[in-house]
Order: sequence, then C-alpha cells, then structure tokens
Amino acid sequence: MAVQRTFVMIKPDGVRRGLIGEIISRFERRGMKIVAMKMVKMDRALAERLYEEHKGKGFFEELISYVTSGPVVAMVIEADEAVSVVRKMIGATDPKEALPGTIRGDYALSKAENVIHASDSPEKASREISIFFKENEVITA
Ligand code: 3AN
Repeated sequence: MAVQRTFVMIKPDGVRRGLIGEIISRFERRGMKIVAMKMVKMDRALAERLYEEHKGKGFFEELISYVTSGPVVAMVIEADEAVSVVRKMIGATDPKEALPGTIRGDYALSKAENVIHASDSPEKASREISIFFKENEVITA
C-alpha cells in the first residue's frame, strides 16, 4: 500500500465536449480522492513548461496550440498507487489503441486531441502538481 498523488488534466476538447462531470465521476466512483482542482486557461509559457519533454518534436507546436485553445480542468488525485491506476484508467496515448472502458477508449479517437492527461511517474506527478498548484492549494487532511 502506497498512497500517492497524481496530476490529472481534462484537456480543452474534454471541457468543450462537456465531459468534465463524466470524467470526474469515474475517479470518484473508483474511490479516489480529489485533493485539489481548478479550471485554468493555460498561456504558452505554462503549456511549454508542462510539455517541456516534447520540445523539438514534430507535434510540439500543434500540442501547444491545442492545449492553450480553451480552458482545462487541472486536479490532484490521491489514492493507493494513484499514478499507475489513473494511467490505466485513462488508456493508451493513441486512443485507437486504448481499450474500451478507459477514458480515451470511450471518448477519443485522435492522438492529438485525446481528452485527458495524467502523470506517468511519481516524479512527473510532483513536478506537474507544482506547476499548477501551490502547496496550500492541495488538501492534506
Ligand atoms: P500521454 O499524454 O499519454 O502521457 P505523451 O506524454 O507521450 O502522452 O504525449 C503528450 C501529449 O502530446 C499527448 N497527450 C498528445 O496530446 C500529444 N501527442 C503525443 N504524441 C503525439 C503525436 N504523435 N501526434 C500528435 N500529438 C501527440
């Protein structure tokens, strides 16, 4: 048993399509705790910080303009093994490979606009949480 925190972000297409409630419900029904949440319209600098590792890749510009195209819902989810369990719940990066029952497998088809982001390691989770939330914005008790 290791309680972890992970960073989850409903991307602009998820927000535009009215999927916020549906997505949050899945984490709640799974028994996970939402310990921070906010709606943000990212600017370019923030988006570049979040996706630093993809700088220089062919899809980088497309990725930055997409994630800054509308508001996102950023949250911190706390649960036993949250990082790997949430990654399983969101499904493969390419939604065409994502299994039915996963968020991408149920709501997305495009690799560029794939509805949701979640940290892929505990280290990334800490980094991504600190990009969006101050320490006192995350519930601790
Ligand atoms: P994940 O979001 O599953 O962690 P990453 O970190 O490899 O996947 O990619 C980050 C984001 O970059 C993806 N969610 C997707 O929006 C975009 N992306 C990744 N690969 C491609 C690609 N080949 N073409 C277009 N967009 C991509």
